[in-house]
Amino acid sequence: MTAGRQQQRVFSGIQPTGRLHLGNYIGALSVWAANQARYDNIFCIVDLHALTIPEAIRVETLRAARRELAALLLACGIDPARSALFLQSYVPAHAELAWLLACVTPVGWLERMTQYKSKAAALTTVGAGLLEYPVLQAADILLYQADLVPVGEDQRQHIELARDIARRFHNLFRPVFTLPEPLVRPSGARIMGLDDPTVKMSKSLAEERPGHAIALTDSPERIRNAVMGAVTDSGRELRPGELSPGVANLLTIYEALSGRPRPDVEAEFAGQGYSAVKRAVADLVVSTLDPIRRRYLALSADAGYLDRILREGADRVHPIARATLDRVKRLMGLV
Ligand code: AQP
Repeated sequence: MTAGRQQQRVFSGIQPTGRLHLGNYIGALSVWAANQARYDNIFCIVDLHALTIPEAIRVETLRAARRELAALLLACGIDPARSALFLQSYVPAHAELAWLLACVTPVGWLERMTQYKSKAAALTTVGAGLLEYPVLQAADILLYQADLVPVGEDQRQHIELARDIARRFHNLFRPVFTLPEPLVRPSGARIMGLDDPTVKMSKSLAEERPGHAIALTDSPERIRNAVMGAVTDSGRELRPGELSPGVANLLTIYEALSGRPRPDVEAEFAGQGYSAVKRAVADLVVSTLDPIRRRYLALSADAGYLDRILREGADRVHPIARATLDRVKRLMGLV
């Protein structure tokens, strides 16, 4: 922990793109919400990251999407009295530090990123922003001297890159950044698609394939249909020790949402038919998400309140970001 701080600092971000799904909730948002009392928390709606694939930008909806995401984060339990919640583009230090860090980051490091390779492979024209995405993410984290970054498994490589960038900066200039650690839950950090348990549940696949994901705002009926339609295998009943990827994914969802140890969950369902297992998972998902959906509907009707929370969050974090950026500029000879 950085000297002089009472608590470890957590930073994490989420993009205002697509519809948030159960994987985002289990892998990231539930961890953010559950640990708020333990840490000094900064949560960011990363709207600059949402621009990295310009063909996908929905100009007419991006403004509203940021506010809706704020409502959803609050509905998931982010408490503005404990955690700063703000928009990345409101704090210009993010973009400024990203440029300074880009100048010390070897291109080869960025070209090796798994997410870059898979997203770039699907595009005819790859923008420089997609390649630099993890540099902006490093700037987000390093600006606040964060100790911990709660993320899903897919983001682990980017957090390691942020550490590498910080180390390279320290070698070239002088130590200035806290080296962040990823905070990845031991189980549930990679929830798989319900329609295909070999791929990660993702926002983009959810848009193309009904039955792939459960959105956090889905109705109970939609949730039940999605879970009952989940791909399992040709067996009929659950046998611990012989779980196919689809059945294992359902148990991981159950384990994460119930908070019960995996052996207990497997023992409870051993010998039960797949439809009974699915019914129990669906009940638990509905009872977790329904209160969130209701709170989201109430909160999203109050645009004034959401704007105030986001403005206050930016005011709280701005001095921290400014202090880091000033030190970096001094070390690089700009001040
Ligand atoms: N399937 C998942 N299981 C667990 N955690 C997940 N996360 C994403 N998918 C899963 C975590 O959610 C946080 C926010 O992610 P993001 O806003 O950066 O969105 P993303 O990773 O772009 O979301 P998708 O669904 O993966 O989108 P696309 O379709 O673009 O690939 C992160 O902490 C992430 O790890």
